[in-house]
Amino acid sequence: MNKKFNRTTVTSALPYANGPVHIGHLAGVYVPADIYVRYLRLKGEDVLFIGGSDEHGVPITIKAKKEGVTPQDIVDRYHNIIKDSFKEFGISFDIYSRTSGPVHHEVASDFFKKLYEKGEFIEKESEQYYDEEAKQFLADRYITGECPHCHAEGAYGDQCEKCGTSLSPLDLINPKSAISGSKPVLKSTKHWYLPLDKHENWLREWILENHKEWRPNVYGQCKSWLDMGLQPRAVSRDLDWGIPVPVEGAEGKVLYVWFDAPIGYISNTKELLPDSWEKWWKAEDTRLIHFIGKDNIVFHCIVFPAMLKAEGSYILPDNVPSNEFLNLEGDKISTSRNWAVWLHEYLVDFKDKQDVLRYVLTANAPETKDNDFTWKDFQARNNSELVAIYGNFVNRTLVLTHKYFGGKVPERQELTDYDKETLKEFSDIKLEVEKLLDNFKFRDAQKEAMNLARIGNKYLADTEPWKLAKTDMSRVGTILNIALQITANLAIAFEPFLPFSSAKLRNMLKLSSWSWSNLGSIDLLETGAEISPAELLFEKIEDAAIEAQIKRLEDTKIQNEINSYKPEAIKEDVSFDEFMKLDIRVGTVLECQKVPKADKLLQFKIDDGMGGRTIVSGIAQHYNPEDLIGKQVCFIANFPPRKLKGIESQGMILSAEDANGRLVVVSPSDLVTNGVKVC
Ligand code: B3M
Ligand code: ZN
Repeated sequence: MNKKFNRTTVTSALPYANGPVHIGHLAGVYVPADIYVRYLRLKGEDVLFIGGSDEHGVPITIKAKKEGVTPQDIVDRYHNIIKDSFKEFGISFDIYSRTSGPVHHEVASDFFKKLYEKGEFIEKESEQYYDEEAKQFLADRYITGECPHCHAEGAYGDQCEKCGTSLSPLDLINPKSAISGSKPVLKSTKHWYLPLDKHENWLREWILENHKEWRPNVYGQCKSWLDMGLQPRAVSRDLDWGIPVPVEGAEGKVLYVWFDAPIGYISNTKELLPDSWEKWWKAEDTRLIHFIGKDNIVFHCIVFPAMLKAEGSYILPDNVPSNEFLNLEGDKISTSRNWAVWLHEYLVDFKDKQDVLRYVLTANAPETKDNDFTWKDFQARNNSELVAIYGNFVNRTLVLTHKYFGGKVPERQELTDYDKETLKEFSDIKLEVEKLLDNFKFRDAQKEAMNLARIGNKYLADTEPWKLAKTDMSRVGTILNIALQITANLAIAFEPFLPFSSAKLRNMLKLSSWSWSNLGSIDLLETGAEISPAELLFEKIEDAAIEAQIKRLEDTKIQNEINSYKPEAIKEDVSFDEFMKLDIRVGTVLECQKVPKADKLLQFKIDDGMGGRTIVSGIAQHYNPEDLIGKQVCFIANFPPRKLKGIESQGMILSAEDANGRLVVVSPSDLVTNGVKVC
């Protein structure tokens, strides 16, 4: 097990290029991968960080159809948005390419051919739904119908979104093609399958025996797949978007997106290093690590390894650190419901605050279970950790150095026992951070890095150099020298987590070279070296900024309720005579005020054309009283008067109840004479 590795290939899941990326992507995959890669680079290790967009698959074709553009248009748009977002957040890929490019098409096609020629596939005919009007086979997502479990309409061929059950298209009641709306017919079609069952034995041993160190969520998922028994999996589809199946008689068929996408890691490596890519994928002394989200576990731990093994010349992943999901304010992040914090939008509202988001997402990383992102927590972590601990320590150290030593690193005299204790604590933490990072425990590692800043803060608070300045400048010099060395250490320790702040801090300290091995040194800054004026590393985030984000999400919730509104069933019939018994009139609101001690009630004085009347109505939560004055409203005029909170109400004002429960008064669309009836 303790193999000697000389290089590490790190991949991060290729996001589908059918939408922008959000905090869930960042937290689940890209920030942890980036932390790991930056850490290895700082240690001087040979590492390659591969990323790219996944540009095939059915959802992209559906989106293109909806918008009336080509799939290529869709992926061009989102590939660029995604790529920019990653760049802005400092995700330090060595290459970020795409699966619609020529290198990938060739590599994936050759990979398939090799497996085909080696006889690693089985060919099978099966019956699948076909749309005779559109003249095409229908992907699972292109078939809708009634769910056999909850009987909701509009369930998809692969899943009912209402009750969450996984389905197969043949399960749907009254299936319909989402393309033409016609009833699909069953037609026989040929596909190639990877016989996973044939690979089961070695997969079992490789994962269950040899990789017990994988995260429990990953290991557990693999175990349950293996225990259920593996089945052959189709690696081709009847679709017109993707990589054509490179064998004769396969017209109109493309590689299944989950066959070509992981090969994208290889193609992107080849695109970057056309002459030396192979050692990153085939050498025994290369370590391969896949960073992914939990819905991709089976593909990276079972299907892709089986493909690699079947090909024969590749290494297998050494670890697959997969995260669970990040929720947003208690709800599942969802693109279709716009329940997300989009990266490109975050940067508009929180300019230059990439590290704050990186910090918070790591602090709450869903490493072992689903976790929640809340804006209040975001603010608290910024204000009471980044600003109050890390930023505060750095700022005090730099300001004091300028104040007492003209911005030059002061000389260090003999250390006291307390100094030595502080430094010892410091080097213990360094070892701890390393151990945690080596084991993919990013959340705890960052916590320990923050403890380094805590130690610094406490050191200044305990030694109080500002008090000693009157009596013992040489001791002040020693304290600030140590504090400055700790500051330089923080720039290194936080580099994997908060690269922007580390760069800023290094500039302030004029630290020209640094590496992980320097961590723990108290000779990072030379006596007499000049440092720049202190700039704030982090700023406080005010309540108003947080409230604006919360408000935006509340608005999204309301919008979603409206979008998913289904009108209530119509009540039973009434006769015309019954209706005519109701006397509905129009009047103008003359006065309107809140009823004391009643949250919901407004008291109206209405000009009803007949001398006026008072009406009490339960719409106080939906209106400011002033806004209603002067408005014409419709009211039922022949209800018997009744007392509400001691006020006699002579009628009822009519309102429409919106999908989200908001009440809106009903008014004639033009001015009419007060007192006229509504009929
Ligand atoms: N695009 C699925 C996803 O974004 C897929 C990952 C491919 S990794 C090779 O969740
Ligand atoms: Zn259902």
